[in-house]
Amino acid sequence: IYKWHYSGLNRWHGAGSTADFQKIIQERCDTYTQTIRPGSRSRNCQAIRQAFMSAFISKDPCKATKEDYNSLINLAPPTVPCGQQVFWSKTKELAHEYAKRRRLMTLEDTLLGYLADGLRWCGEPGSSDLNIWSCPDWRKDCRTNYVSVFWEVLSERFAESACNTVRVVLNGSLENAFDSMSIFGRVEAPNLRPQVELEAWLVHDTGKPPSDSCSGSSIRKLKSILDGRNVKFRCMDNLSRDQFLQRS
Ligand code: N1C
Repeated sequence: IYKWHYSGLNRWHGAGSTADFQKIIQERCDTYTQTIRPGSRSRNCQAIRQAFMSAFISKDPCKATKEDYNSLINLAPPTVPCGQQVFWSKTKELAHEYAKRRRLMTLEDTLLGYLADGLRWCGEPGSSDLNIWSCPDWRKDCRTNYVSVFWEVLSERFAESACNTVRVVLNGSLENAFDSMSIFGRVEAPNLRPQVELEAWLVHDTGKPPSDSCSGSSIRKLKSILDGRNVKFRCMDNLSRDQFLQRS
């Protein structure tokens, strides 16, 4: 029992790979390229699925590197037209609703973000299958797991490609609307290019008072990261969800 538990497919503390991962990737890719963005450069979904699988299949699930995803990202870089980007942290659903209404784009509106959204995946050395029983948990097993590294490298490329004015939707109902350990805080904000302008929107739950504001310490921290990179910053606070969606 001991040996099976610690060396077997069940040894990680996170949930296993999403069932039918390959099939979902292929179907989402077909939908995206044919229906959601038919105008976009035609892309080979079979090649994209294969590059995704090769990135992690048969590998140690705790030894993911950014380079593992190079071929995949080169097939479909997460770039969007100038001035259309929306970043978010702890406001996923709201940011997507906002982007949809304004015809702006989150990372999940790019092909690779769309393919991977909500999925889990990991492999196992010596096996050509996904591990459907367990995958490494970020805290309990390792940070360098394939899902975390995927979002980090994709988010980094997404942020690097930003130009003109971009926006971030932050959760004003948290004590620290800006979390320097989040992907937005660790990866996206520090990779914006000089001369980009970031507009932060602090949005709180309708019917409750906000818990953080543009003058709070977490936003001052964000401002200092951006100042160091010559990124311009504007901040809007005290907006309820409804006000934000209607008037922003
Ligand atoms: O850590 P976060 O948010 O600050 O990351 C959000 C930030 C966004 O601006 C996106 O561009 O980073 C990008 N991003 C995703 O698009 C994404 N989709 C799904 C980052 N993470 C993403 N996920 C998963 O949600 C991923 O597993 C990651 O760890 C969480 C992010 O949650 P968060 O703390 O709300």
